[in-house]
Amino acid sequence: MSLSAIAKPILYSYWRSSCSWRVRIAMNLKEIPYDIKPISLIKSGGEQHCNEYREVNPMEQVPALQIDGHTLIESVAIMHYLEETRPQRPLLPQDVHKRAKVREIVEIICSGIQPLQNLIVLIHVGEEKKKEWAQHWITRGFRAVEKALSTSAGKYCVGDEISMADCCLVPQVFNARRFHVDLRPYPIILRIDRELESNPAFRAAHPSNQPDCPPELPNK
Ligand SMILES: N[C@@H](CCC(=O)N[C@@H](CS)C(=O)NCC(=O)O)C(=O)O
Repeated sequence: MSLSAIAKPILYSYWRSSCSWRVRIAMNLKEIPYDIKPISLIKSGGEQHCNEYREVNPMEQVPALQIDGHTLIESVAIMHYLEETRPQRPLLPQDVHKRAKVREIVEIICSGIQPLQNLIVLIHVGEEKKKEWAQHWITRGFRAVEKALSTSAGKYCVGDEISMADCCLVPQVFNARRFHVDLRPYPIILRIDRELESNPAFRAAHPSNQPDCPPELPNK
């Protein structure tokens, strides 16, 4: 086995990136030790755009994960890789219908919400309109997530076991709050977010607990 295959995984991450946060939660839940390599999405116009990082992730986004001698990109694909190679503490239910529900919620958030309020899109939309834009798409998506949860949720998004859907939901709620989305119409989303707030894997993955979180931030 090559040295790179047994090296500690390296996660290219930005403290406030919801996509990096999904992977941090999954790694923590599965108790996989890893090092963080911070990529600032704002310093010098964004380190994600520099030549060196483009070699790691040609999409010029975080996260990227170096693991088992491979470099992986795309947070959902990474979570599936972790699930398949490290089945301890499963992030997908055994039941096929429940699995479909997990994937459905993951898809709504990761395809239907986050990409529309991502930094590069908001820059394109412009400073003046960006808050309203982000609120519109998050609200639209959360309506669908809340509806899905009305039949799937137990203690967590799907039943009583934490799944990939929870790894995606919590960071998206943080984004919603950042853009001052009114969350009162989504009581199930709020309940699950509160439930997971104190979970150690989720706490350790929180932006305020990241090495690149600016020290002047409140609650740091
Ligand atoms: N589909 C990708 C999306 C990654 C993504 O959008 N990352 C954001 C941070 S959450 C980013 O790096 N944005 C940089 C930019 O927009 O320039 C994934 O799930 O990993």
